[in-house]
Amino acid sequence: MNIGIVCYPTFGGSGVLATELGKALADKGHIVHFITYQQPVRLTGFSANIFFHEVRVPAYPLFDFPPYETALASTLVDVVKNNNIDLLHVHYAIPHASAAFMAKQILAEQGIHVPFITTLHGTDITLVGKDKTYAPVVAFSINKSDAITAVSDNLRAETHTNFDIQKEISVIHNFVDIKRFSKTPMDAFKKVIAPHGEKIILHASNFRKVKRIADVIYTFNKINKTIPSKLLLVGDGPERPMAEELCRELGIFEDTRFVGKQQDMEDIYAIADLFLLPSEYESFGLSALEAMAAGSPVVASRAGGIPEVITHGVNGFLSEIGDVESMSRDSILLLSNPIMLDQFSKAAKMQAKIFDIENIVPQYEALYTKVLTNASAAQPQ
Ligand code: GMT
Repeated sequence: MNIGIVCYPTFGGSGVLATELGKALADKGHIVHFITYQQPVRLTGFSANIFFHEVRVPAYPLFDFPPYETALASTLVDVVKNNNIDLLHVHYAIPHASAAFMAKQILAEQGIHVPFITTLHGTDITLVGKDKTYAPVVAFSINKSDAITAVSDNLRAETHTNFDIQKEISVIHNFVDIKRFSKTPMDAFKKVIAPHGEKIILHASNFRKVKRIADVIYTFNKINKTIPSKLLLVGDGPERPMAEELCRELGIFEDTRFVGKQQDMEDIYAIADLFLLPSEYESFGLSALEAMAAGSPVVASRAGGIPEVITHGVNGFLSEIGDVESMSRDSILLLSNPIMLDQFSKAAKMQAKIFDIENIVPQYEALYTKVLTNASAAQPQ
């Protein structure tokens, strides 16, 4: 198949997942065209089956807000026409679904029929999308999609709660490439972070409010009082200055390391003993899954789709949102008990296998085939 993928090119979960999906599809022989405003961060290396088309948004003094959606829709028209694209798969509803709908309409006027699939990722529904400013366009363009997927049962339910969606929403969970994330820890790297064999506690995110970074730090502060440990913080975003300040206030700055945005996440996950994810909401929690694939149990909040990934008391622990007491108690329990930590680590790897790339990518391929069959049946012969 000739597939056009639209996503955010950044470190956010939706962009990461879309890029990994495109790479996996290319490995399976499909031709994949990424269409976005810059090269996706996880799109490294060369593949003969992968193409990248940049959406350019020309500056003009009249525009306080350059019209990205219009530029994207026009680029989609161009890419579909010139590359025989069979279908478009857009990740994150805003503004990708409405741009795809616009492109589809323009192309139909020219006798070219291209279906589009919208994958909902989380905040496009739960936070940004339901805002009155966007909601009518989001609901309309989701309903106009030829197929809709959500990354968890929870997100499907949230979508039905927030919008009047008349179409079936298929759940296709996030996935991880188990082979890639089963790495042996690099001793030298581990030594840099934890020179005296301290336990390494990891958090990785885009440091937005929804991630509750302060809870990561308060939890670590309590762990650190009992267990020699280091906190490794990966990523960047609006909450980072607050997080650094809080670490200084609590006197734990020396035991924390902010490493910013990182490419080689598999090397980082490999050295972690425990992953913290105390988010206000996660549609799924891709970072938790990647950590589990590398053998880290996860201490997380019982929010959104997280319980679909983590089984409490088996491969991690779940607490109510904001319950730092309980999260630190569970972390200390695990980290101070080597047998239990090892059991949880093995169970985390087992759980991650359910979401292995080899099990999930075929679900997308099956959906593509169904959409293309329906689309061709709908065309007059
Ligand atoms: O985690 C983020 O804040 C980024 C966000 C995105 O849309 O880029 O991630 C969302 O999509 C991921 C991939 O499907 C999910 O694993 C994350 O749970 C989800 N984030 C939220 O729902 C907050």
